[in-house]
Amino acid sequence: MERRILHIDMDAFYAQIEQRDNPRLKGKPVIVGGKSSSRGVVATASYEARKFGVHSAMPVNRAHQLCPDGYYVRPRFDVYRAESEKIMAIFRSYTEHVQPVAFDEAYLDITHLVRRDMPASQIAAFIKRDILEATCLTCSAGVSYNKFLAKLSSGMNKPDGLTVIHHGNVHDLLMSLPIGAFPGVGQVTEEKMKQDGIHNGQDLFKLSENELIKKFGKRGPRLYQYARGIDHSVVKSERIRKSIGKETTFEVDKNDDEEILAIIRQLSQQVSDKLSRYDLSGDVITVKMKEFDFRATSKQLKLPYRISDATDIYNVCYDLYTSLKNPDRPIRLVGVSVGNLEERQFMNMTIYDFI
Ligand code: TTP
Ligand code: MG
Repeated sequence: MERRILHIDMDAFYAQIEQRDNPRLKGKPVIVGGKSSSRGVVATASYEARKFGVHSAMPVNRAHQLCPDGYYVRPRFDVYRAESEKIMAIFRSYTEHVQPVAFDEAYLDITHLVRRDMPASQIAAFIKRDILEATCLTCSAGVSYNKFLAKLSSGMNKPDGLTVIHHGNVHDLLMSLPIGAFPGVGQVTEEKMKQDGIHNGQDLFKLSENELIKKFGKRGPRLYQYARGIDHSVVKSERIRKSIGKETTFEVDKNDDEEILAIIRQLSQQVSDKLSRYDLSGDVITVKMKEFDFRATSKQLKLPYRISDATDIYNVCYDLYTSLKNPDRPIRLVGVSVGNLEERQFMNMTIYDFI
C-alpha cells in the first residue's frame, strides 16, 4: 500500500510562543534573538517581522536596521523545550512512527491509521487541532505519499496551513519548484546549477540519470528521483537500531567458497541498501554461519571507521568468512550484519543557540 506521510512544522515557533505569552506582542513584529549590542543573530522572527525582511540567522544589528520598531525578545529555551515535548507527545499519541527533525518539526508515518472514511488530511487536521488545544500554537501540516513531498507541502501554506500533495498535483508543483527548494541543493549547488541553466524542477526533469550523475556525482540519482516526486526514505522513529543484518538459509547445505561468497555479496548489498534507507552506517561487521549440524559460529570485526557501502561491507565479510569457514564442515545458513550504528540524535540535540 502507498504510504501516507505527514510533516508538521510549527509556525514561527519561538516568536509565536512569545506572542502567546505576552499579549502586547500579538500582531507585532517580534524578533527573538540577542541584543543589538551583542553579536547575536536572529533565532526567528514573527511573520509580521518577516515582512520587513528579517529572517533567522540574520545578525540582530541588521534586523534593527530593517525593523527599528520591532519588539526584540531574548529567547526562553526552557519554555520552547517544554512546548516541544507537549507537541511530540501529541504526535506519539497517534503513532509510534514519529521522526522529530527539530524542536518544532517532525515526520509521521500514518499509513496504518488511514481508512476509507478517515483520509490522511483528516488525521492531519485532528493533530493540528490537538496542538492548538494543548499549546494555543498553530502549525502547518503537509500530507503526501513520501517524506520529501510531505515536507514540501507543509511549507506551502504557512502559517496554519494544511496542504496535500497527491498524484494529481505533484507534477505541476515540482516542475515550477525553484531548484534551491530541492533537498540537498544548498547555496553552492544552487549557483552551480543556475550557471548550468537548471533553474527549476522542469530543467532538472529534462536531465537523464546519467547526466545528473556526471554533473553531481553521488547526489545524481536522488536528484533524478526528486524531480519525479520519488523518495523511498522511511520515517525513522527514535528507537535506535542496534544492528542491521540479513541472512539466508540454504535448501541444501553448501561448502563451495565461491558460491557462499556470492551469497555474502548479495547479503552485503541488501544490508547496505537498508542502511542507506535509514541513513545509517556502522563499524562492527559480523559474519555468522550455522554449520550442517546446527553448530553456530560467528566472527566480528570492529573497524576504526563506519561503513555502509556494499563493497566495503563485502570486503570485510570476505576476510571474516575466510578465517571462519572450516573447509570440512558445510554450512546451512550464512548471515551478514553491520552494528554499532550511528544515527542522527534527534531529541538530544542542542537547541539553536546563536546568542
Ligand atoms: P523553523 O521551523 O525553521 O522556523 P520557524 O518555526 O521559526 O518558522 P516557520 O514558520 O518558517 O517554520 O525553526 C524552528 C525554530 O528553531 C525557530 O522558531 C527558532 C529556531 N531556529 C534558530 O534558532 N535559528 C535558525 O537559524 C533557525 C532556522 C531556527
Ligand atoms: Mg517552524
